[in-house]
Amino acid sequence: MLDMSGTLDAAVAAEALAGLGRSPKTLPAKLFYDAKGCALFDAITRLPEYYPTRTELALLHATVPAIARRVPPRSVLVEYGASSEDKAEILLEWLQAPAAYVPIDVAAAALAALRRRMQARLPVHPLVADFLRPLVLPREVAGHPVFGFFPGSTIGNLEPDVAICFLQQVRDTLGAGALFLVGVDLRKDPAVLIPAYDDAAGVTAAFNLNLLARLNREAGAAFDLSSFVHDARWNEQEGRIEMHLVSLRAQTVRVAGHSVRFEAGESIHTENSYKHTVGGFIALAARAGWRSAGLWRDAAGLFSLHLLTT
Ligand code: AVJ
Repeated sequence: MLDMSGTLDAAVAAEALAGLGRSPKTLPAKLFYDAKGCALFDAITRLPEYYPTRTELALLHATVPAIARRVPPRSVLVEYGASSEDKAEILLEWLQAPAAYVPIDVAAAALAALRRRMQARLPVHPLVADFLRPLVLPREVAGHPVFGFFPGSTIGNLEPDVAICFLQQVRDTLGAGALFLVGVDLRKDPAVLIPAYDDAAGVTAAFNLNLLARLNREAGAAFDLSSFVHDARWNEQEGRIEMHLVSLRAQTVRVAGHSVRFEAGESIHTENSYKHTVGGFIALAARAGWRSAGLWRDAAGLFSLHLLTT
């Protein structure tokens, strides 16, 4: 995703510093995913408390025959945020003669490895790009029906207005008549949500604190990791889980040549994870020009797969 080899990309470092200068303080969520952060996220997906990954996978396995029946033969599968092919493989197994796979991600190395693994099976045309920016499909896939895929409830990381903007851009990229399958985590009891983002083993806390460790490693920062604690909060008003790092004491921290002042109890807001209702997500998608063409949920109503069409 970013340069994993030592020094933070200057633009990302500037973004981090700007966030720490704001009130309330923030850090960009894309900072999470260095090599250490990716390994920690992987561990999160296997935690007993973190239901989204396993629930989405089980739902996908259970519903893929029904989903695949809705997708025209010779379609191109376009996946947003595809650092691995595990979820796409479930779809590719059932799609009728898929014409090509277009994984989109900022992680060039991961996409190159993915292409090497998959190219014997079908043509793979990776797009190394930030999917929040407007993009154009590779010309090799022109003329085929298009089936977009955005799993993982990554959409939950986006503020509603950014999500609408993103969904509009996807509509422009995929074109009229396209299908788009989106994995969306659902609103539920905070007693289930909070532990999913504050697990007993402390893996999510380590994932969150890795932001500061990373700034220490890669941006010349001097955070004392023992004086910040992980905090997961349910914001009922906004319908989102928020992750924060709370300063246990008043302190001044040097970051890339600047001094950042913290009051005791002051937090850095590091991530939002919106939990949509089914109706709320369909309304959001409608504002971006999509209509609902299918909806699947697990029996407990934890997670949803939305099939959208233009
Ligand atoms: C990868 C964005 C879907 O919001 O659940 C997991 C990231 N953060 N635990 C999520 C995450 C803390 C995850 N997403």
